[in-house]
Amino acid sequence: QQKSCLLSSSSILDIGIGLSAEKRQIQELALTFTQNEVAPHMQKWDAEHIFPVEMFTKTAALGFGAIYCKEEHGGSGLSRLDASLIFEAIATGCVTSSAYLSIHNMCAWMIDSTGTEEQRAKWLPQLAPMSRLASYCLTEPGSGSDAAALKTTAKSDGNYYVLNGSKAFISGAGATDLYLVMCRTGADGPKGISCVMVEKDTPGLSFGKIERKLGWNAQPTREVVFENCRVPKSNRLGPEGSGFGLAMRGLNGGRVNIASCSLGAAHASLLAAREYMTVRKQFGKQLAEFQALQFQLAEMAAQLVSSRLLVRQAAQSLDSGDPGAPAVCALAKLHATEQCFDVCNRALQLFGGYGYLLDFPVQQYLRDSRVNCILEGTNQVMRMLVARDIIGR
Ligand code: FAD
Ligand code: 2MC
Repeated sequence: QQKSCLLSSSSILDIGIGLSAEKRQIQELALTFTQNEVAPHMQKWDAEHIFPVEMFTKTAALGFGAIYCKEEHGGSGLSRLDASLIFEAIATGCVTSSAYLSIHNMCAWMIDSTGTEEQRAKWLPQLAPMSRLASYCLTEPGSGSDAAALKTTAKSDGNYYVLNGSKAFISGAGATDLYLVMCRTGADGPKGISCVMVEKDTPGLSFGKIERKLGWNAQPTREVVFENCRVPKSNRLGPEGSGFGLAMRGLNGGRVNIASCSLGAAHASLLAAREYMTVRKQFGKQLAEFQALQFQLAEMAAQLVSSRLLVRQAAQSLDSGDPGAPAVCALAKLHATEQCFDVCNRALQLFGGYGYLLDFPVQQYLRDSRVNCILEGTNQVMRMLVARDIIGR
């Protein structure tokens, strides 16, 4: 296997900046895998809308299917920082696939951290090898940012819940096997919400059309519909009424992971622009000789590296159980997704007209990382969380 060319000779752009030798090894494993199994296919997966299930099984063989789950039932027992390094590395080769992988990992962690022994023993041995895939279902057509206003109901009927309602924008929907559904088992507001696992073949569960999107074409996004869908109460994760808190705890890690995907997009785009600037000549000189463009590179590096350090800090705040972690994760997501999108956009500009052509990959990094400012909580919601932490409310 060829070693990854994404390990840069520049110390500023060293993707492993500040990491221990052990962490660098994990990172190099993920980068090498990406170079061989992910990056060569990213344009095809995008153009042909392929959800690369086989690639996911291969990542799982490296331990990337349940990265921060305990080892007891097949998890890898690694840290949030390790997970961030892995998602960043895989995103250098395909942002969309890495992002789905991160959602699957978030679901696996929700089961591992909250499930009963029976639930963990049933699901983790299937989710860790990615022989079965998971989706996270919070958003509804009428409730996105105001997630606690969700209306999908789960009415008690003996040992079952009967689910009615619909979820919007669900990543992987229709192609995945297990749906972690936030639904209302009690009164209005966050305390009336529970998290229930629904298996794909359950009668009463169906899917909307595949949404047409600007990016993230290598994974399906669909509505998930429940019509008198009967689910055993034993599929509930945690006590009744605890689902909103669980959904939010899952998203703290999710936000770090999505921000990590943006790092990968910006890293790959910046290296591509640097390379192009040494090849392309105008006015009898390499682009790299124009100081205005050199300054662009320096500014892009500042955006990328500050984002990288903040994302790693947020991952470590989760690892250390810091009570302030939710706000730090929100800050990292806000900063990294916006700065890294701008890095991709500047890289595209440095390619001139060629940057706009589908044959060159920078436009795909740009399209695939744009949505990271919207999902897993919009960056307005991230500003809300950061401001609440600053003001103390
Ligand atoms: P709205 O909440 O309607 O917001 C519209 C605009 O108003 C936004 O700019 C928002 O920031 C702003 N806004 C809203 N309230 C405020 C306020 N109080 N102050 C300031 N500004 C505000 N969801 C899932 O549950 N699971 C998934 O797997 C999933 N995958 C997704 C995949 C894709 C490709 C996309 C596009 C979305 C996905 N989502 C998923 C949904 C995503 O999380 C929501 O789109 C997002 O949370 C925003 O909700 P909304 O679209 O309803 O926007
Ligand atoms: N971590 C831990 N707990 C949290 C939390 C977080 N990040 N955010 C909220 N909570 C808790 C909060 O502490 C409170 O608990 P308690 O009552 O015990 O004190 C409870 O949840 C309710 O929170 P709020 O009182 O802050 O509720 P409010 O309705 O005012 O705001 C808000 C909640 C806006 C922060 C939440 O609705 C939110 O995060 N919205 C964005 C929705 C979102 O992120 N969707 C992503 C969907 S998934 C996706 O896009 C994918 C691609 C997978």
